[in-house]
Amino acid sequence: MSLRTCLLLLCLVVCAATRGVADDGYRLWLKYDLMQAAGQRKGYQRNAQFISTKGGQSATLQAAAEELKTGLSGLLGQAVPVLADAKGKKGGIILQVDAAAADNAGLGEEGYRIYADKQNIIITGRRDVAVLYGAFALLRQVQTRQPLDGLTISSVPKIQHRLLNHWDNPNGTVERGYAGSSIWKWYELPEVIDPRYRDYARANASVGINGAVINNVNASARYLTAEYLQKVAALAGVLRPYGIRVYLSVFWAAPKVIGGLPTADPLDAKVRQWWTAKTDEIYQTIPDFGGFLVKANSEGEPGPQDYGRNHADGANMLAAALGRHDGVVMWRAFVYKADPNGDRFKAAYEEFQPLDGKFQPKVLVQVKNGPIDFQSREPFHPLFGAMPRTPLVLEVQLTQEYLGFATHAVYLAPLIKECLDADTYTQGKGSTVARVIDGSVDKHSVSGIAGVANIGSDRNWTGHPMGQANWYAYGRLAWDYSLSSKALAEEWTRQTLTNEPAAVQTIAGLMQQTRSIYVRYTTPLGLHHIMGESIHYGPQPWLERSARPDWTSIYYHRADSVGLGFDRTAKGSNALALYRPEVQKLWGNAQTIAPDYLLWFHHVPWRQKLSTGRTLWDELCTRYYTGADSVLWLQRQWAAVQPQVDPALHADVAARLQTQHKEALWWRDACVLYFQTWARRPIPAPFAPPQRSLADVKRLVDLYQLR
Ligand code: BDP
Repeated sequence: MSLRTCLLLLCLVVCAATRGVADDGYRLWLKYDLMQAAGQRKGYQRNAQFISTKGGQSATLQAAAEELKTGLSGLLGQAVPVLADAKGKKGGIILQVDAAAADNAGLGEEGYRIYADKQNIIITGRRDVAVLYGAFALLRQVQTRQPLDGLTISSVPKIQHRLLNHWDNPNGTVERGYAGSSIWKWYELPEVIDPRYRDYARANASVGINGAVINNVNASARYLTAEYLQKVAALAGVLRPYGIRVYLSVFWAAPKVIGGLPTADPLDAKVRQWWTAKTDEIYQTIPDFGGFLVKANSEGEPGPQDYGRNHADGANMLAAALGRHDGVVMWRAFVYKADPNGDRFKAAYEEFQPLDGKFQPKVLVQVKNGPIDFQSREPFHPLFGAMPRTPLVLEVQLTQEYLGFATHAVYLAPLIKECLDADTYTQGKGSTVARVIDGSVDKHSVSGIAGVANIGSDRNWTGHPMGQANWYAYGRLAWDYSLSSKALAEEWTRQTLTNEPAAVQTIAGLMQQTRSIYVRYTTPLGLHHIMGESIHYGPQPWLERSARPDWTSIYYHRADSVGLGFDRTAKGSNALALYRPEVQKLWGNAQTIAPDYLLWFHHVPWRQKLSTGRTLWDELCTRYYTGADSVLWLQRQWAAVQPQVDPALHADVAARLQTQHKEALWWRDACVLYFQTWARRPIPAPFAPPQRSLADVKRLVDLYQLR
């Protein structure tokens, strides 16, 4: 062996040893790898000599101490013992439940304060779970290399119920899941407890998520059987120390299916009794059960309307069953009846808005961010701001059903923020969606937000490694929606990928662009719902027949020889009238509306000049082409950070970016070629027409619809 080869081999061995085994992504953002710079480590070591708890020894406080111990010893390369008594000791971290101090500081139930006194760092809160959140916040400081000296942080969550909604089924499949199977192993529970449940709880607690609806909204009645409640209780037992309550989606017809009753009419006395007894049974099994999530009379699910009752009758019946128990009903507003002459945009509003004021206090109505269905960009749902007497939960989708599954990198914080920051004007300027759902606009004391989970049994939890950032950012925004998406991208990157400043900037910078890039090569200018039928994968703008008209693409894009887009002004469906006048003004005029929303509200002639200076057709093509090209930019940015990122993780993302580019070209070619059949205009310079024909792309994409 030559000297060169020897040196090369030695170098490889040393690299592997310092890096450890390839990073499979399992540890998410809780990596706790050794801080490489010894000098930097020293600064932290002084403040992390020991951990001690004051004010009780609950499982939650123990979890907090344990996490700090694991985290700090890993990061700092020193033993950090947990001491029973730290009297007179200096240079440690004290976990302290202190209700009086928390009340004085206005921390509420879950808020925490971290501060340095002369000797130690104190993490305090009213309840042990608040201290746990503080412990994770301290670890975040270290993981993102923020100083501990002179530290003072106070943080209080803005929203009370911060939930994940799992669309997981009893057989282990996940509806719209792209990261493997369900993480819940129903056939093994309650006897076998997968260690993964605890890691799931840790990850959630680290970002402040405090509830999990563990089963699909298209629910199975099975979860309400005595046998399954034992399984759910076992899960709840693992999640409890981490401040996470368990909730169930319920199948409306359960009293018939498992209760043996002839009806599920919410006004029927026996049905009411059944739900009351079932709810009591649940609370006996799971004393801190969070409540119910209901999808009723939606997409074929049963509901109170089957008996001539309305959503309020159904929701109020469940609220009555909850009675004195500390739980809530989250009733979903995702409803749209098949109506060939209607506009699906208006359906939920028309059914729910008249019910405002009719719901019992324990009921919250859960509304998707937009009026159609988790598209890559939607105007905010018109129900926000239109139901002042009902607390509304905002539902966003983290699993990328309409955003490229687990092959497209799409960082969702900008999308979520766009909705949260949108102004409903319901109580004048500043009545943002965020302030509607946190209860401050309409003075509600209960509030909630839900993210449809993107989590599965894949070793890295989310399929696409970058999907982890969506789980992370969602939790952080649920806690504090004023955080910026850029800051969250940086935080996540530092904890998950690298702390090298230039690389952090590059990665956070590319993440920030991903969502708008995705919009450009799939549904620019406000196009929506033109994806593949039923599996929602790839483009199918030509889809003109389906089981329902509002499951086709032509229903939404309305392309014809004149132009493109859905006229929702007074000349069209008039869905715009569901918004306050200020919003109507913003979107009502095709000349002045932001181009990003144009085709949501206007049918625009192909040759019409837009505010961008191009005609509609030219602008459309420009966005499709530059959007698809931008994936190459993403690839270059990602390649540039290769030396700073774990090789396995880097290679995984790089490979997915290749798939993303291939599919971006499908979208581009499918859409420009299809819309060209209506526009009858050439692809504008400098872009070259696609090399394949419309028939070619159709064949390719339609293949995916085959069983
Ligand atoms: C749609 C999904 C469907 C869900 C539904 C819902 O395609 O699988 O069941 O939303 O939210 O987007 O209920």
